[in-house]
Amino acid sequence: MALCCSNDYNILRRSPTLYTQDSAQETAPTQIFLNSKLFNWVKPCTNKKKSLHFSPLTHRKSSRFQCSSYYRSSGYTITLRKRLLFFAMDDPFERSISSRPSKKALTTSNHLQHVESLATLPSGAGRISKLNAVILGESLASEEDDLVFPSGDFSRQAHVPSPQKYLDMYKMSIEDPAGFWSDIASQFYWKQRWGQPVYSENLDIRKGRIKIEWFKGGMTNICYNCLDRNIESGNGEKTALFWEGNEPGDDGNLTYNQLLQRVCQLANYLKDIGVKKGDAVVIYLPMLMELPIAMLACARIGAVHSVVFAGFSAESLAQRIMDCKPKVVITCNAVRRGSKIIYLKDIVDAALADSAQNGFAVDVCLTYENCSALEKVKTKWQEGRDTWWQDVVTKYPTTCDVEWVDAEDPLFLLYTSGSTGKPKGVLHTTGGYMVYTATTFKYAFDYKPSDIYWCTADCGWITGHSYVTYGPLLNAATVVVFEGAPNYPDSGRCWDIVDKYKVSIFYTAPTLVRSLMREGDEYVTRYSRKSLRILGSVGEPINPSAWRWFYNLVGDSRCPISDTWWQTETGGFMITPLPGAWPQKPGSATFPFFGVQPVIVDEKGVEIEGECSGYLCVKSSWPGAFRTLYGDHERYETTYFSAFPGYYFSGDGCSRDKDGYHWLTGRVDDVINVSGHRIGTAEVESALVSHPQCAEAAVVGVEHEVKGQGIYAFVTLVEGVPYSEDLRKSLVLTVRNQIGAFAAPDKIHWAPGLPKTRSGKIMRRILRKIASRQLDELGDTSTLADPSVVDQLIALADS
Ligand code: 6R9
Repeated sequence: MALCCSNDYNILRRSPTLYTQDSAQETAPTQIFLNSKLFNWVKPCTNKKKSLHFSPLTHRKSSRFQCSSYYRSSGYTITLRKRLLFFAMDDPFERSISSRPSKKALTTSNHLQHVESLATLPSGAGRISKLNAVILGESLASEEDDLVFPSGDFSRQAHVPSPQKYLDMYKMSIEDPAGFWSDIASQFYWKQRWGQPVYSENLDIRKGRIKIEWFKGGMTNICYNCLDRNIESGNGEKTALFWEGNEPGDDGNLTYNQLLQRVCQLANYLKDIGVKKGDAVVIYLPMLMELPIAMLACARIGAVHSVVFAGFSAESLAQRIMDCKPKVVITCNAVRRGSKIIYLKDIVDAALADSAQNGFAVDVCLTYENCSALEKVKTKWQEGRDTWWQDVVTKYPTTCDVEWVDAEDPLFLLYTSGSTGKPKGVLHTTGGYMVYTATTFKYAFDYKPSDIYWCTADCGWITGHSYVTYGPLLNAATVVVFEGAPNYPDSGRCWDIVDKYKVSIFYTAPTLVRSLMREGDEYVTRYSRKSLRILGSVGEPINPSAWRWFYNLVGDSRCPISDTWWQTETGGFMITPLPGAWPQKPGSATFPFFGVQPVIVDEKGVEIEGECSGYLCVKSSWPGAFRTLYGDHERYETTYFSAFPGYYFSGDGCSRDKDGYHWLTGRVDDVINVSGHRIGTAEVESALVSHPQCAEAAVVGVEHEVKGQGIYAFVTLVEGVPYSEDLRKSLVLTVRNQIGAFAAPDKIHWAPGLPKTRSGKIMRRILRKIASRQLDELGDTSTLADPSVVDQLIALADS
């Protein structure tokens, strides 16, 4: 049975043919839903194959996939989803009836049932509820033929054209990591080659301090490798950055030569004001070209940048400033995002005042004038501390010597949320990160020098570090940097940009896919998108219907999707499709990248083989791994290496199907993933309880159609304070002000009390069930100090 490749079969453009054994076509439905599209039943086919034809009618708003059940209820026996995606070439009729695989009951193993009570796991870790994971209410594919193949043409030109080639390379990377990574590292410029051993590690807390080192003794510079090295090899006049402003028509670009000059000017300025190797620099900028410029300038002089996403509030920024104590903060006066103006400098002013009050004063605030958003004269200013970028930086020479640093010298700090209210300063070093981001970029996106690459992530997150800035530039790629919002001026903006710059690799997040999907197909089909050849997804599991919409509509069933699983901590992709090698399963991140050994363990830390579900850990180090949490190595060890000694614990649940495909099932700790952004429940709770009328708060994640997860807060008010709409708004505002708008709770649920054990621990499991209205699955509530609390909460659920 040959399956035709997806290229030959585009369900959205042609009328797909559905084969069925049932001859009673008069009972057939007149319409079916497929991949969020409504299809019209056109006519029964009279040929021997007994086909039904469907044609697209209109789009549907909901992202749920319903066609299987609809169809079954109409008396047909086959699964449309599979038939339509995997059009069988020879005898589909026979196959559709007789060989439908029985869906194996994938049950949770018993020993995962009581995980919540285990003290060794991070607080909040719960049992992984279903092996055959559900993403946004959609069951994932795991049946044998739910595979999407790359076309033959695509595979032939790919760096890794076949499963066999992948296996050969993977085997090499595991059997001889030192040799495998040394060969790749040799392609970069090293002022001095690394020593022996190539790497040294201890990931086993029982054997002492956790340590990861790669290429130690090697002297290099990542900025040099991103810019000077590429210029020397003839890419000086190649476009490094295309910049697309918030307003269509507002744009710019820099060649590699020009980018180097800009970086050198800023590097010289930073040196001049006393920034030295090892000093921290906080960058609080929107997606202007100055953001990657600032990162590269720090790297050039060995300073450690800490980019703070410019959606964080003044308090969050102050917290980060006080933790890493930068010599300088780099920002801009304001930015336009969509139709809004955000006054960034005001936020920085408040953060710097807060930090100064708490004992740490920043000497210099370098401010870029973003005149499309706000004029200089209208910007609030503190003489002596604040300096306009355009006034000083442009006066410096356009060349700047490189500070050669050890491979293990720090490159950057990036704060990320954890299980407590205090964010963790994830620290990455230079050499391993450089080699790893460059290599993962090249293979996972099958990068070729002619590609135009656009990643919609902001440099304030790890994706913007590894796959807007370093990974692509290390490959001499042309990168699109977009300042604006994907729905401004309308929901077609992304595809407008794709056509404008002839983007060939488009990397984004499922939340964006889902939000655009709701707006209708016309915003997509209005544009050609013919330059696209690869799509990418990151940040959270991509639910199968969003995957299919992305694949079928945006990519015209032509572009493989690299669903890349990784984390701030991992530096680069860990589990990812190599687009020319493997058939894909919608919703699965597929297989490990070279050098990565993912293992799934049970609650006792025992590796589970084969088809299974459990906690996702990694055995052995990889070059891009983070080396510590800034200033808190102990927290690094307890958070990531203590729950399952011998492994790095990711905090994610994962299933592996019988074909070895990995299915990420979401966080198992107290971290919520909202639109791909990690937010600690403790952070939101501490913001809520800072409100004078809030006595206690408990926050859980709840399924959200667009954001993946939404924030659901149970709030107990101070005695005597009545519930009111104004108070609800004021609580939400408190969170916006303390963390940022992206962390605002979607729902405030009034709670006269919270379900607690006798020892005072909040039973989040029960709160999660109430939040998702799974009231018949509350489980045993008898161990609660006061079981009647549960009834009170249910009674107040929709008030
Ligand atoms: C890169 C990034 C990490 C968490 C991670 C996981 C989730 C990221 C995913 C994914 C399923 C994917 N996650 N990519 N889950 N499939 N392709 O997002 O880093 O912000 O640190 O978040 O995001 O839960 O643990 P970060």
